[in-house]
Amino acid sequence: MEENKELINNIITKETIEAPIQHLNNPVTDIKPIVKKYLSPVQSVTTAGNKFFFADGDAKVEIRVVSDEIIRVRLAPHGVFLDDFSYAVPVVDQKVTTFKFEELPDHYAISTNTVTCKVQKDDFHISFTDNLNHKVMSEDATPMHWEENIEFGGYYVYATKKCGAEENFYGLGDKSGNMNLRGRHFQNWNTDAYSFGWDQDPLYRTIPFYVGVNEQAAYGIFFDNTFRSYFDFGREDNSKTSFWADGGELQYYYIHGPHMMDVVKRYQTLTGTHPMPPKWALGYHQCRWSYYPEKKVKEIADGFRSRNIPCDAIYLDIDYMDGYRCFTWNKSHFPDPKRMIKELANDGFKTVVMIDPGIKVDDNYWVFKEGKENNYFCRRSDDYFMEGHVWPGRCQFPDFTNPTVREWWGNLYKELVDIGVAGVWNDMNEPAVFGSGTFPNDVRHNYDGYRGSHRKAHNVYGMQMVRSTYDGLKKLMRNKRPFTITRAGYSGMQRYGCVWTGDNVATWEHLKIGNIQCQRMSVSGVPFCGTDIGGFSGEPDPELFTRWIQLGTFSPFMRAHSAGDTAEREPWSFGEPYTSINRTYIELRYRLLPYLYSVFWEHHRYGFPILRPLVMLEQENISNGYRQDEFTFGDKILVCPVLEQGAASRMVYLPKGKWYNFWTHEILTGESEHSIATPLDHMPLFVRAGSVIPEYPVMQYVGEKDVDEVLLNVYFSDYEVNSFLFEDHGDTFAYEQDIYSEKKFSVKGTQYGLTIEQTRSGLYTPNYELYNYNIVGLPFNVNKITVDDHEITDYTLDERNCLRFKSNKNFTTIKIYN
Ligand code: MIG
Repeated sequence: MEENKELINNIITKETIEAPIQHLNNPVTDIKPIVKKYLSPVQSVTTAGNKFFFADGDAKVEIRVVSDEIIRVRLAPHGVFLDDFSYAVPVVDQKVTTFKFEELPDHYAISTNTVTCKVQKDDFHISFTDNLNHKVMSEDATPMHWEENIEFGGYYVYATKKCGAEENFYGLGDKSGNMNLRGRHFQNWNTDAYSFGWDQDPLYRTIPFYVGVNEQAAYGIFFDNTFRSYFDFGREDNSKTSFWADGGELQYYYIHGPHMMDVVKRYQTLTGTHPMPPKWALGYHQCRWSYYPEKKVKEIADGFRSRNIPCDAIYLDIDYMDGYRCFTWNKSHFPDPKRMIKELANDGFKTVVMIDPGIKVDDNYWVFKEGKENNYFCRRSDDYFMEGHVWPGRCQFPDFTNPTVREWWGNLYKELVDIGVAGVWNDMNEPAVFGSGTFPNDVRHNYDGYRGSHRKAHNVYGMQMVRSTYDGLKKLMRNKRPFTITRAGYSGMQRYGCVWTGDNVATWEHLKIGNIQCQRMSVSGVPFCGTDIGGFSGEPDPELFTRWIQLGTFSPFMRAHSAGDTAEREPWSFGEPYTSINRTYIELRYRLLPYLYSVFWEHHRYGFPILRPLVMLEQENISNGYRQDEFTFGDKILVCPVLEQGAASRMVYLPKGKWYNFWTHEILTGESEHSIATPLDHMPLFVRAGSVIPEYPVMQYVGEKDVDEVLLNVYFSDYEVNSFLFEDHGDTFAYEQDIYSEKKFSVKGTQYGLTIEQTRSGLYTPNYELYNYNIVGLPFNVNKITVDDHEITDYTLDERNCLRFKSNKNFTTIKIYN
């Protein structure tokens, strides 16, 4: 206690001399003491609309009401705020119903209708309280503080919050260890992390956003700072959570819950959602480093079709280029790419090609020449060009933080688009440089006119590259939906493309890492994510590959990929029974496409994540705080991947409610654990009672055949459940003009009957006429069925005792009677 008092005294005298802080990768070499400065008592306050400014005589803090549930905090150590510009948050202010400001004896209070932000007068502690139950959701443990950065200017900036004894933490996007971040320390600095391992940090992407769940209530903090940043979740001090950065502004958004789902959805209102992908992008993708020459590519494509294994996309990795020069072709491997791409397209394959940021220094290469003439490449502080070695040899690198450069780069895709390339894959954009790892700190960037060194631009470089790719493709494809993938990124990257988790390894541990990683990306606002199925480096045994295909069936992005020095890795590479099982799961993916596509819409339109970990479904159940294997795919299908070699069974936790075993139709009751058999062809899957799961017929690729009826799997329930089906053109932006069809199904049963109601909205009409019903789990014998009061006599019970019949797709009410 005495010690604490002393600390507080120090804080309010503003200057504390402490031992030097070791900044990871930025070791402090001279041992001079570092002076940390803390906010001292509040002296004045001014208000301007939704902004409130508090000053301690020198430093200033801005508190801004962004929405009813989001409040932003900024610190200016000497009263001057930095430019209010963010790549993550294009528009700060949202709709606010009402807010008020009050001065009380010991604090100021800014309240919206849901949350109150208090600023304590004597110590400048900032806190956020839930108006309903007066619970403090987040509270400073020390005032915000900073340290001058002599070498680069600006400040190291710090925030330290109290951490509840039982509080758990989730999010931060691209981390490879356990889902719960409690007790750990992290840093964000986009890194090419070939063959990364469990808990290796940092990795490829920076998402400085976390969700805290304390006493069953959730809130979020988004620390919108692009510099190298750090998070400590009760590791250094069990009672404190801190975040800090090597530069930039101490600026964060407090995002109110109380449900984790609310927090994530609100985070997405700040940073955006993923645009609707072209429907084919939700199919199965086959990749390798590299398929070449053309003959090999064709052989792989034929391999799928001749074995009836569905596949939508085939990838060309760097070897398709001429000496790794982006936007060129190796004409001896690919003499006529346009013809090849056309032939692949005729066979239902989309071609996706890789484009890297490193441009070969070569005066006979048009891309280099254009970049050089227009001054598009990054330069060092003394004006030398930023040069480094990557695949093409000596390279220079476009400054993607310059809007003019982004526009130029976007247009470079013209020829690829003209010859029919359907998607682009941006790799190495951390940026990665051989030897040194990445650019040195002194490289300068345009930063959309706000200027900065690589310290500030590093973590957004990849995101701005894929942004330029996405925008360029969108323009060139005349408003067809582009398909883009990026390896590196920053918060908001989801607006421009999907991600794969980088260079993983063919081990069981990596299957576990990937499972958690995709869920974590999902709760961190990046919904369209997948791993290299099978593991990039190393050799998976057949069982591991099959288990990975099974998990991959439920990854939003489903792609197998492997490094060139590994054995061939297609779904048929391991022989039987593996080929057949792999085929069954890839077919399942295609059957579920209308479901997944509808889930994607719920993400795009409403901000729901695609994968939802158990803790997000039931944060109030304490034991879910550490459960991390299982997740739902959308809100209806619970996926319990098999992650152990030779596992004959696994324990499965089912959340509240009733669940159908997808394979056996057995009904199990939730809020309990069950042991489920896991023979190789069987990954435990459960469907929520009351769900309507739409299915398309299996196709070898999206659009292979016209859908002439949609199968609706209806799972009986004695409580009401709603399901959605979203359909549209599948490849245009017409949905932005409301040209889509959104159907809602409500299912409600009793011991004597089942009612299914449908409501329809939107301006699009799908081509098929019929629904084909598969009603699972009826607890009574069927005596009568009516569709909008007309009796249907043509029905059967199939061998699994499911009720089968058909009706026109435009029904309003179906009744099934005992
Ligand atoms: O230095 O393009 O993560 O997916 O196959 C390696 C070759 C460069 C790294 C990517 C990987 C890709 C590989 N690339």
